[in-house]
Amino acid sequence: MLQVKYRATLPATLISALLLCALIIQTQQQQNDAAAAAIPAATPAATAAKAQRIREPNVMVNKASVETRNAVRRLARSVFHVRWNPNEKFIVESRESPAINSSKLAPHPRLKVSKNTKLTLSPKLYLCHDKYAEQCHNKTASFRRRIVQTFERSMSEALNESNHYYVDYKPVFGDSFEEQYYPSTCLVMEAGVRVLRRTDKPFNKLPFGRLFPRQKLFRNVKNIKTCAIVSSAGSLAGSKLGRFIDTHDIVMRFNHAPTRGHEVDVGSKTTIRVVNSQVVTKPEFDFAHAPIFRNVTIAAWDPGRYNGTLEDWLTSADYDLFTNYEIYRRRYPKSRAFLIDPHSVWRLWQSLQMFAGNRSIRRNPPSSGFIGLALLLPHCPQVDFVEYVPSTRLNGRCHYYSKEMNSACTFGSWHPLAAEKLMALDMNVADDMSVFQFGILRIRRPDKLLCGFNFFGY
Ligand code: NCC
Repeated sequence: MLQVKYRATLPATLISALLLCALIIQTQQQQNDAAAAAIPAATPAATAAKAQRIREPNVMVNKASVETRNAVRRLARSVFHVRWNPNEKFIVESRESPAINSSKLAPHPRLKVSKNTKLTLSPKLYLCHDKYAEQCHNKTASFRRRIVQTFERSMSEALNESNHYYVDYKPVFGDSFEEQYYPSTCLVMEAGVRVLRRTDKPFNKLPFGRLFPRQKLFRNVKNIKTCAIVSSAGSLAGSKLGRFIDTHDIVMRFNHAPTRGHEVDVGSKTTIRVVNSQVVTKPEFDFAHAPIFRNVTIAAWDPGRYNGTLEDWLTSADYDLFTNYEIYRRRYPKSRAFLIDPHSVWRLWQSLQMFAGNRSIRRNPPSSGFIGLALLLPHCPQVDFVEYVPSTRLNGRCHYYSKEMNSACTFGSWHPLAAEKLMALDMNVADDMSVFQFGILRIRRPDKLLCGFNFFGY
């Protein structure tokens, strides 16, 4: 299913030529830019009910148990090519509370205790605001180096991770010119992260598929000009970015990250929430009833197995999100609550692995943040990702809405988060001041011409 079948038939020289053209177009575009799981222990009852879901719609299973994950091996390799965009300038300028206090949740199933739970740098030393001052420019450049180094280190940490999802990805070209220089934005677009539709097989034949909304993911797509993605990072605390965030046409948030009480820093507008299957399933989040999940578009995801079919997924999701999804959809039939196609989540993982070249990334799904970016980019010409790549506000806190200190939330220990953020930096068109002092990364949807041809072949 997820075999990489593209390119093998194209002669390498032709691909090189196409990519060279793409590079030239991209360079011109940049110059023109004015501004810039845990494994739930399946009980026999749950397993039987899951199997039944394929046949009938009313399955009432509501179980989720937690096991901590182990972690994996990895070897370092190639140097990341992170572009600096000196031409870019910084462009400035709900009412909910968290369903639970996440700091009380321990241990983290998808966030193993890593060596890097403590911050090893002092971001305040690099803080400055005068972009015309040479000293500030130097500080920002040094901070950038430190952050990139930290991501690199996180990527190459020798981990003894299990391959829980049976990822058997084999790179096609490895270190080739094509793999290294094909624009990252195109790789993300071509992953085709999408929500499942009623017409998708096998859901077109299953009663469960009738639960999927008929509506599209976003209304009036043609009018969408700018989008903000608000990471849940602790460094948003005290950012005062709320007004800036609310100026965007679409505002994406994650899981149960609240706005109430944090409006000044994170804004109050929420258009869409990307939620992982833990949040849909665990009783403490009360997905089917909590006000935080009402009157917003929901895109829920669960990775399933790397090579699993959608039928397999229905019976072997990491967390059984289907039951609560069904309850939610029956309770709110007009809601826009979607399930993300798990195949597309793994295609995004492949894009990330392609970006990383011969250097292996963690064989776990990308974070909700990266999935959200890939889901949004095809619908939005310009995406501002807030405090995803950490700025000098970095404070070691996991979330802006909790006091938990854990820099693994920022630099990664289970998701391939460090690779995601290096790839996001590679896609960024904003200048270093915007990213590292103001916390705003800007990603533009690539032109179809830039991407040239469909790399994945779908
Ligand atoms: O923490 P989480 O992520 O909900 O954060 C949402 C997204 O914001 C970005 N982020 C967050 C914190 C931080 N310091 N830096 C960041 O860049 C990431 O892109 C992240 O995806 C998730 O991805 O769904 C995740 O969800 C939590 C958890 O399930 C929910 O918060 C509910 O409690 C996971 N934590 C645990 O499983 C304990 C986390 O690993 C991933």
